[in-house]
Order: sequence, then C-alpha cells, then structure tokens
Amino acid sequence: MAALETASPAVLSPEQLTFFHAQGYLPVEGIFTDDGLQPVIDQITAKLDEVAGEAVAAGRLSRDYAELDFEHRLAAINREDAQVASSLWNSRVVLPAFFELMRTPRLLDAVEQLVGPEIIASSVYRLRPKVPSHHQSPVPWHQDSGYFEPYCDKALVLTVWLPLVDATQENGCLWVKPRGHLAGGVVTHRQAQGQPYLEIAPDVLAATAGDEPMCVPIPKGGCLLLSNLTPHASFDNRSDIVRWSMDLRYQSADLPTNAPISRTPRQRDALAEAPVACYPPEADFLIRSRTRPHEVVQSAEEFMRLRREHVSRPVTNRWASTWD
Ligand SMILES: O=C(O)CCC(=O)C(=O)O
Repeated sequence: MAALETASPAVLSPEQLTFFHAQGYLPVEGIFTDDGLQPVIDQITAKLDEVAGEAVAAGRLSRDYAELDFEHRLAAINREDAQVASSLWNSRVVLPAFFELMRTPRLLDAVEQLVGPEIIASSVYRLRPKVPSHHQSPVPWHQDSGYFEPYCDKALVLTVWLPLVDATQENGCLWVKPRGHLAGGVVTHRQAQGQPYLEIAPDVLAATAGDEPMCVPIPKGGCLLLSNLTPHASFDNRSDIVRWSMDLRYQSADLPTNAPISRTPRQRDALAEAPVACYPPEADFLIRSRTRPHEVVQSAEEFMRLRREHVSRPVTNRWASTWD
C-alpha cells in the first residue's frame, strides 16, 4: 500500500498567495522567532569580534567597540574604518547558523507553497550589514533575474529577505515596484557606476509595467517575499543603527541546479539545453524533498563544505559588465 503523503502545513493564506502572484511581493510577519534568529546574531557578533580585532591589530581601528549592542557596534566601527563592514558584506561570510535559518520549518512550509515540495536552497544567500553612510549600503533598482542565467528568467526563484532588526524607511527597508514582475521578463540592466551592482536605469524603470515604487517596512521576525522579476532597491540608511539583514533564495529542483541531486532520465532530458545552474558561481543544495529525502543536506558542516569546495563557474554575461 502506498504511504499516505502528509501535506506540509499552509503558512500563507489563499489571499496572501493571490497577493504575491498579482503584486510580485509579499510582506509576511512572524516567520522567525527570536530564538531562531539569535544564533545567527551570535555568530555574526563572533565574526565581528574577529574582523574588528584584526582592524585594531592593523592600526585601522582604535578599539573594537565590543561594549555596543548588535545594532550600534558596526555603525561606530564604520565611522573609523569602512573596511570592516565591507568584509562582512554579501557572500564573504558563510556561518553555520545560516543553515538552520535557511531550513526554519515555518519558512520552508511557506516556500513550499510557492516553489513546490522539492526545494533547492539557491547559492545566492547574502548577509547585508547596511551601515549608515557606507558606500556599499544603497542597492540600485534591479530584478534578481538580472544576475541569473537567462534560461531561468521565466521560473520562480523566490527571494526571502529578512531583517535581523526592525527594517524601517529610515534605516533602509526594501523598496519594490508592485506588479513590476508583470513586465514580461527581465528589463535591460547595466553595471552601476563605481559599485559592484547591476542597475535598471531610471528611464527603463519608469517605462516598466507596474505601480509607483513603495517602501516595505518589515519587523524583525518577518520577511519580504519577492519574485525574481520584481524590481526592488534599497537606499541610504539615515538612522544611527545598522540595518542587518539576510536574503535567501529558493527554487524548485526541476530547474537547473548544481546541487548534487539525482534525476530521472525524463528530468535530465528536460534540462538537456539548460545551464548548469540558475546561478553557477556558488553552490546550491537540496533543503527539502519527498522524492529524494536521503539527498537533503542535514548538517551545517555539510552545508559549509559544499560552499567551500564548490568550483565556481561564470554566469552568462548578458549586460557586458566588467567586474569579473
Ligand atoms: O538588502 C538590501 O538592501 C538589498 C537586497 C537586495 O537587493 C536583494 O536581496 O536582492
């Protein structure tokens, strides 16, 4: 007798799902508990101890500001040395606590409602310490698919953007262009001047389908879900605290992926023309599965190993950017 499949609990209501598909974004409260976020904050703090200690030893920083709390410490450090924040930005930091965060059951239940039950954690997960007055803090308008392989433009690669402090308009919450994902694909991007980012030029953004851009504040414990075609940006942090956040991404295992998963001959044929992954530079992994349960990554050590040992491959350079 076939085993009865137990459905994962529905976290998103039918109204929330309709909103996401119609608007291209969805703010969701109460996905993460303080207990779930604290190990991430503790490990970031330990990493900050390390890099601040190095900056003090190198004479770039007068002291490590360890007496200040998570929200204020890096802001104070940054007033003396911008390199510390830069060293924590983006994919440079991979911590074991990220793994448990990425597989938070309530989050994966919500993700499953959007990408299906065979879930790949995309390689593109980022830590973002958005420090007041730091040159890397503003992120220009873009669609995440601008960075991915064109082959994956039409599929959903879901972004889960989550703040580790309350994200407000003052400290630099994300701005979205509602319904901009209905433009029909990826609009033209260009390399932003003097920044390691792609951007949609103002005239292209204005001509793109959708409504007036709006800021989406998210309280700690919540997240903002975005489609890979939804234009979004974030601007200066005008507060005196650091807007710490992470962005995680998930996709179906039916899409191209460099995660070491098995495929049926039919699945392989369907991907015969596909690139090696939607984002080949970094390592994807299987995070939830009913059909390949033994291939799901189960430990932070394995997650760290995949990241460390991955052989980077370039992504198609469709915007003629020159930073590679
Ligand atoms: O966190 C930010 O300020 C920008 C995040 C972003 O653009 C993204 O997750 O794609």
